[in-house]
Amino acid sequence: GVGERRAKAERMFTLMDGFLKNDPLSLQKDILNHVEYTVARSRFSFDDFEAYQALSHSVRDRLIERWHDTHSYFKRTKPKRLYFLSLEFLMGRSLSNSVINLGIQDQYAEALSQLGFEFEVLAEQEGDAALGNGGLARLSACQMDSLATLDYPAWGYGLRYEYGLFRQVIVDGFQHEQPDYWLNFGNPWEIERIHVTYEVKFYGTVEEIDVNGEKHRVWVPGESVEAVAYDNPIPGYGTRNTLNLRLWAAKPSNKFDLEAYNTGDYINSVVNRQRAETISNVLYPDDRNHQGKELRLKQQYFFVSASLQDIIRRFKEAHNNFDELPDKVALHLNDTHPSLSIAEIMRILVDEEHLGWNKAWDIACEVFSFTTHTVVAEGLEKIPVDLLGSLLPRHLEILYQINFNFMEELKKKIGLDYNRLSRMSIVEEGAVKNIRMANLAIVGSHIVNGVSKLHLDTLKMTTFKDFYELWPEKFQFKTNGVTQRRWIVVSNPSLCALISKWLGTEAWIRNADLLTGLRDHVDNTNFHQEWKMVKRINKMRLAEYIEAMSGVKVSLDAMFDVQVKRIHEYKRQFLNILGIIHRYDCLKNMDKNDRRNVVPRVCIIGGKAAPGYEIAKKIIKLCHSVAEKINNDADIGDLLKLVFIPDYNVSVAELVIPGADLSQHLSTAGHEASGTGSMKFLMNGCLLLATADGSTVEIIEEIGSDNLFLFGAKVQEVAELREKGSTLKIPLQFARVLRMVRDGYFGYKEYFKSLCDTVEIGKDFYLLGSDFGSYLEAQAAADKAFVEPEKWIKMSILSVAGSGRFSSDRTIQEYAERTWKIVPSRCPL
Ligand code: H2P
Repeated sequence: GVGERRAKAERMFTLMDGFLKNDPLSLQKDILNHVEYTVARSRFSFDDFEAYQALSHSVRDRLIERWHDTHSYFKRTKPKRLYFLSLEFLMGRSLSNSVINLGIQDQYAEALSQLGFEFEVLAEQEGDAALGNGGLARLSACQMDSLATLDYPAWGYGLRYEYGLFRQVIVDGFQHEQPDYWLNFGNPWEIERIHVTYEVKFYGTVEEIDVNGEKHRVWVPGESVEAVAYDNPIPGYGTRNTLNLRLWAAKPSNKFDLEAYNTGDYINSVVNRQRAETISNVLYPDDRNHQGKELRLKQQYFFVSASLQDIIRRFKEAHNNFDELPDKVALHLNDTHPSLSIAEIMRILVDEEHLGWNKAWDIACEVFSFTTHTVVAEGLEKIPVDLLGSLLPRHLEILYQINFNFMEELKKKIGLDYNRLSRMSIVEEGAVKNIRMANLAIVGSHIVNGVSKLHLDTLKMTTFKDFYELWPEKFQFKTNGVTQRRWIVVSNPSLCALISKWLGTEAWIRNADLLTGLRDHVDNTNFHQEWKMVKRINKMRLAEYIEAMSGVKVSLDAMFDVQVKRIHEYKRQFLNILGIIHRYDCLKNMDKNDRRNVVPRVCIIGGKAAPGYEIAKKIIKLCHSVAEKINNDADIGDLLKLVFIPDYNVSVAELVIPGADLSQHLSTAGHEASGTGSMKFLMNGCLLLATADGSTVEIIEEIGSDNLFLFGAKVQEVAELREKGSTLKIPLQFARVLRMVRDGYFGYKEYFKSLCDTVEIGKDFYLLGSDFGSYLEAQAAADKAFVEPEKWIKMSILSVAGSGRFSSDRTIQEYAERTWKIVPSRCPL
């Protein structure tokens, strides 16, 4: 009865000792208790890894407290919620980020040091959660941090891959891929919810049934697996709000296979069931082009189905009418990967909830929004109709119906322009019939976003031109951003302290616009001295890492010049390497006296190539071959070094970015949708050498073209240059360095041939040859600026001062106000 429940609640309340305490002594007790009772080691004897585990559990306890409070607050106040659907999240490490966001970093450091441990050393024990490929996935992680910090009522949904992005191992200069079984050592940051499970169904047939005298088509699935939730708390900074990132893992289901058991083949049926788990096993490397892979499609639907069941259940617990759905729920499609959600929600609303088609469709269009991260049409996802029809027969019918209605509506607007109709159709006709996922996402969403201004302009003029002309009001851009909590506060503590000192406040950690205040001190020589020291400290860290990893000793006086990102032809790491060869060649041909004026460089390249991407792998090998030649040339000494940093990931980035003087962003104009690496370097006072591509255009607006080194063809020139083909003017130096590679100067002559072919006159799609001249000029300008330390430091300060606009807080606020229509909901203390 009520009385009994109240008595129980009162008892609980008195038993509760208030919130966990954060003074060093309480933290020590907690850590030791976790050593003893969670890790099950003796508190008198445990190593660094065990200390890390215990420490993480004590941090996690604090996260859980806030997590509970936040979610009961949301439950009570029922704000409109955002559900961020993404198949990739690159979270990296959680420990430092968590204690900083919780605001108890100093207390933990003190607590540990009294126990004889160093926080930083324990933090190094943590492995990366690498559940994503590159920019898109790290963006999702930054955006979760901003959603939590800005108090937005949001949830993230993703997949709990057991194998994250492969580990890159370099053998003899070649990339090898090794599985990243990241859960081997446990993952203290997740909470397994064995009770939050949903059945996800596949295959089967569609049957017609009678509901109150009406014919209804329903899906009779043939197979099912169970989705189990793993919750990962995402703490905001300077707020109690702690959001949830719910990742799904596949487990065998107990339903559907009774028959197999009854046939008596027990062992085989158990073994068969294990196949269910493979659905969430492995992350597909490279974020595009998995066309025709059944497992990939299964992953997508598994993700969509589990997430939507969870979302609809939560909605129904609080509201009783689907008319309210658009006022209470925003569903965001992070790229096309989760866009089957549109068909799934129609199936739920029409087949299960028995809403009329039109009403359901209006609701769907209002709840969904979509962001695309790609530029070119070839990069867009397609799913073969045959595959979809066999795995999800009812969804295929729904997709056909959506497309039929869309085509009819379109005909009314544009008439019988069959070319345009066929371009816009969700179903692509041809030898293989496909579902175009981007077209589906555009048709089913009320807002379509690009990730930079230039990106949206490009989409409007090319890839999505037809759609833009039909629905101009649907198209928006939200320039990407990165979180200053991770990319300055966590990864560059010295810079963080310096900024707070000179701004006289830490408020910039929640409001990055305040960084403009640094402009007031841009001429102050004391500030310059301290700025220089900070860079030096970070270069030292990086130099130590480079030596430990590659044996190459580098000089701290050299310019640290970095290009780190996925290896891709359009990102033009090859251009960088050819530039390095040119530099080496010049040095070799230079008078010894002239060498004294040369700025020493440490060139650093890092990034993974998709396992099946041959040319990208050759670029990695070339980098190693060139490095071997240069680094072993005693005559060159410290004037030039080249190092490849293997297995680039979030935690490596945290080390590399603060230590860079110069960073390179070389994509052929019009190919990088946004770029987010550049923003992290900008925040760390590293100067950019870049093309006017993606978000760099906006960086220029913010810091002025004098404060970075620009080069290369502009977007509007690219098409014309390509047309010129073999009549294009290519600088002699380009032909010369390319010849060196072709002639086997760096060995592996045969192997590098096909790589060289990609940039031969007439075939040079990414325009390395025609951009080479201006690339070298920009490099020379960087050298010139570097020998004027005053000037360099000012440029560096102005870079950080202008980086506020590239905080993911700004991005998220724009999404919240213009797309999702959600408002902050701050959990009280
Ligand atoms: C991608 C785009 C970038 C963009 C990022 C996030 C797919 O990441 O190419 O231009 O900034 O998404 O929107 P990347 O190539 O860095 O892996």
